Amino acid sequence: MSNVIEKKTFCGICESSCGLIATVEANEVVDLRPDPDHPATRGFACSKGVQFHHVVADPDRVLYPMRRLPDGRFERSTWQSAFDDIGNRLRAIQRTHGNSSIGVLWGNPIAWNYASSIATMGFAAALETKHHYSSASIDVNNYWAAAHIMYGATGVNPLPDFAATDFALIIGANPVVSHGSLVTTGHIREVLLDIPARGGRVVVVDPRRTETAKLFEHTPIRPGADPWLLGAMLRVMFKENLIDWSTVAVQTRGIATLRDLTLHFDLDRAALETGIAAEKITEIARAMATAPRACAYGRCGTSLGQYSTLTKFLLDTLSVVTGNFDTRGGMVFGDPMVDIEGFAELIGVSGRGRWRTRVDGLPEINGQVPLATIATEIMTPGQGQLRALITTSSNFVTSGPGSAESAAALESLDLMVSLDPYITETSKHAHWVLPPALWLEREQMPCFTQAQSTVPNAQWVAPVVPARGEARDDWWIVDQIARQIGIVPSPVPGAQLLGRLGIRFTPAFAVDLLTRIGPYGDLFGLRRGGINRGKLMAHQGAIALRDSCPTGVLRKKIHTHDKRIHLDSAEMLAETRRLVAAQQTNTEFPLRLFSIREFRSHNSWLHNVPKLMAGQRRCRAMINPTDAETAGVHDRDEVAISSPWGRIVVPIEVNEEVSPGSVGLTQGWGHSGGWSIATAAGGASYNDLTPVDPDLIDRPSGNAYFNGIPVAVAAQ
Ligand SMILES: Nc1nc2c(c(=O)[nH]1)N[C@H]1C(S)=C(S)[C@@H](COP(=O)(O)OP(=O)(O)OC[C@H]3O[C@@H](n4cnc5c(=O)[nH]c(N)nc54)[C@H](O)[C@@H]3O)O[C@H]1N2
Ligand SMILES: Nc1nc2c(c(=O)[nH]1)N[C@H]1C(S)=C(S)[C@@H](COP(=O)(O)OP(=O)(O)OC[C@H]3O[C@@H](n4cnc5c(=O)[nH]c(N)nc54)[C@H](O)[C@@H]3O)O[C@H]1N2
Ligand code: SF4
Ligand SMILES: [Mo]
Repeated sequence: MSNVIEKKTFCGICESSCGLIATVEANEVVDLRPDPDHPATRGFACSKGVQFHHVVADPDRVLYPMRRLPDGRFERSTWQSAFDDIGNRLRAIQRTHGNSSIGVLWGNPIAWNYASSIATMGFAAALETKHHYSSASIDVNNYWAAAHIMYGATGVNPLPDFAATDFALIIGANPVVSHGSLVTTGHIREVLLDIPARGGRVVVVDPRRTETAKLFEHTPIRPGADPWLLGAMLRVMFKENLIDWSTVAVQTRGIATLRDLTLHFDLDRAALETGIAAEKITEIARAMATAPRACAYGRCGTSLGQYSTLTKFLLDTLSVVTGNFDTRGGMVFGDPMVDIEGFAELIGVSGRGRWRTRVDGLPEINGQVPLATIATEIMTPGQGQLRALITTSSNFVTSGPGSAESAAALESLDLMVSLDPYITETSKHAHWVLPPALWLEREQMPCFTQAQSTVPNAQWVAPVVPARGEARDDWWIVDQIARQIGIVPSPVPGAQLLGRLGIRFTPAFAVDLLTRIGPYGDLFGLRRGGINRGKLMAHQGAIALRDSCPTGVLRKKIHTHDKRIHLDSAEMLAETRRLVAAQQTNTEFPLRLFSIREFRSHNSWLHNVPKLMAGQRRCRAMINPTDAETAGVHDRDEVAISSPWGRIVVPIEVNEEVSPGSVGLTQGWGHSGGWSIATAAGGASYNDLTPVDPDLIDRPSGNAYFNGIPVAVAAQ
C-alpha cells in the first residue's frame, strides 16, 4: 500500500468546479471523493465528478492520433505524421484561399482548460480569421450581449447572492440538477433550501415541475414566454411605484426610457403568452420589490430562446430597479484571483458588433461568431469560405443547432481536425482526431469559474496522473499545429512579433503573470502572503480569498463611461417591439419544445460511463396527460416529434410534471461514432429539430434558439 497517495484537485466537468481528493495508485486514479476543506464546495461533489477516473480509463477513449480512412474508419497513426499532414494541408489551403478560410471551434469543456482557451483564441487571433466559433453561442451569448448593453462590457456578470437573500426568482434554471451556471455556489441545493427556512421565498418559473421546482414555489410558464413575464413584472413595479428611486438615481441612467419600454408589456397579453394569470404576475412583482433583499436569476431556459438578450436585460433590470444591485442578498460581483474579464477588455477581446459574418451578416461577440452560421459558412462559396476547421472539445453536431445541417457540411471541408477523447458525432467527420489529456491528467486552474464563485477562492493544480497513451495537453496540440504554419497562438498584442524573434510564452507563464499582478498576487515579492502559480500548486486544495463577494463595488466593476448601469437601450426597445409584433400561435405545430438536462449527463457526453448509464438510461420526451390524449399517444410509446426544421422518433413519458402546451426532451442524445455504450443507447438528437436560420436566433447576441420550438407530437 506504500505507493498509494492522495492529491487534491477539482472537478473539470461543470461550473461547480468541486474540490476533490484523488487516491492515486501506481499512476492511476483509483478513487475520487469530495474535498471537505474546499472553501467554496465544502465537501460536495456529484456522481459524475467522482466517476471521472472511469472516463480516463475508458476502453473507447482515443489515446493516439487517429487518421480517417476513405471508408470512414480510423487508424492509429503518430504525432509526426499527424502534424506533417495537417501542416501540408493547412499551408496549401492558406496559399490558395488565405487565412480567412481557416477556422477554430471550441466547446464547453475548454472552460476548465485555461491554457487551451488561450491557445485556441490566440490561434484565431493570429490568423485574423472571422471563423472563430464556440459553445458560447449555444449557451451564454445573451449574457454577454446584455452585459455589453447595460454594463459596458461583455464579461460583467452579476451573481445572485443566494446565501443572503430573502427572495429568489429562479427562471429557466434547474440548479438542483445543474449545480448552478454562471454562478458557482457550493451545496447550491442546501443554500437555496435555507432561504425559505429563514422565512424567505424561492419562486421557480419553469415549464416543468423540476427537481428544483419541487422543493420551492413552482410557477409554470409556456416555453419562450419569459420576456413577457419579466416585462410585465417591471410594468407592475412602475405602475405601483415599487421602484427604489434613490438607488436608481445613483446607479443608473435612463430609467424614464425603461419605463416607456415596459408600457409595451400589456398585462393581459403577458398572461396569455406565459400562461400565468395577471394576478400572479402582479403578486410576484410586488413580492420581489418589497422583500428586504431579493435577486433574480435565469439560465438556459431563458438563455436559449428567441429573445434571450432582451430576457436577460429585463431580468437584471428587475434587481436594479428594486435596489438589489451590488448589495448583500441581491446581485453581487465576483472577486477572482485573475481578472480575466478586465484582461479581455484590456487586450480588446471583449466587444460586440465590431464586424459581421460573411454570409448572414450577424454581429461578432468577443471576436466570435454564432455556431448557427457554421454550416452556411462551409457551404457558401466565395472569398472567406470556411475550408479548414480545428475543433477542440466540441460535439456541436449534437449540441449545436441543426444537427443534420452541421453533419452534412463537415463532410465537405478540405481539412477537419478534432481534439477529442472520443470519436463522436462531430469528430467522426474529421480527417484527424487528436487525443487530449483529460483534466485529471493536466495542469488546471479554474480560470472562468473562479470569477463567478460566491466564495472567492484560488486553486491551481498539477496533473494528478500522467496522460495515458500518447494523449497530450490540448494547448500543446494547438501550439504544434500553429508552428506548422508559422504563427504564435496568443491573443496578446505583440505576440506574433515576439514569436518572430523566437520568444513564445506558455499560457501558464502568461496567466501566472496576471495572477502575480492581480488583486491577490505576490507582486513579485512586494506583497507578503500574495499568491502565484508555484505557491498555489504547492498547496493541497483551494485557498479562501474572502468569505463572500464584496459589495459597494459597482463603479469598479462596470465599464460604461459614466460608471452607471444603462437602462435606456434603443436595441432593447427594438427587440421589445419585435416581440410584441410576433405572432405566437402555430396551428401546424401547436406545442412548444423545451430542453431537459439530466443529472448523470453533461450535455452530450459522459454517456459512455457504465456507472452513469446504469438503469437503462435513454433519451426521452415528456408530455402532459392532456396533450398526450389530444395527440393520441401513450406512456412509453415511440412517437414522432416534428418541428418546421426536422423530425425525430423518441420514446415518450406521459407526466403531469410538464405543463400543458409544452413538450420536454432530453438534450445530448442520438450518438454515433466510437463511443460504444453511448451509441448503443440510441435515441435522437434534440437539435435535429432546431433551426440554423439567422433570422430565428437571438438577434443581438446570435445565441441559438433551442427552447420554445414549435412542435407537433404524433403516434408512430
Ligand atoms: N437542445 C439543446 N441543446 C443544447 C443545450 C440545451 O439546453 N438544449 N445546452 C447547450 C449548452 S448550455 C452547452 S454548454 C452546449 C455544449 O455543447 P459542446 O460545447 O459541444 O459540449 P458537449 O456536447 O458537452 O461535448 C463536449 C465534447 O468535448 C469532449 N471533451 C471532453 N473533455 C475534453 C478535453 O479535456 N479535451 C478535449 N479536447 N475534448 C474534451 C467530449 O468528448 C465531447 O465530445 O450544448 C448546448 N446544446
Ligand atoms: N447534471 C448536469 N449538470 C449540468 C449540465 C448537464 O448537462 N447535466 N450542463 C452544464 C451546463 S453546460 C450548463 S450551461 C448548466 C445549465 O444550468 P441550468 O440552466 O440550471 O440547467 P437546465 O437544466 O438547462 O435548466 C434550464 C431550465 O429551464 C427550463 N426551461 C426550458 N425552456 C424554458 C423556457 O422557455 N422558459 C423557462 N422559464 N424555463 C425553461 C427547463 O425545464 C430547465 O428546468 O448546467 C451545467 N450542469
Ligand atoms: S457538480 Fe459538476 S463540478 Fe461538481 S462533481 Fe459534479 S460534475 Fe463535477
Ligand atoms: Mo452550457
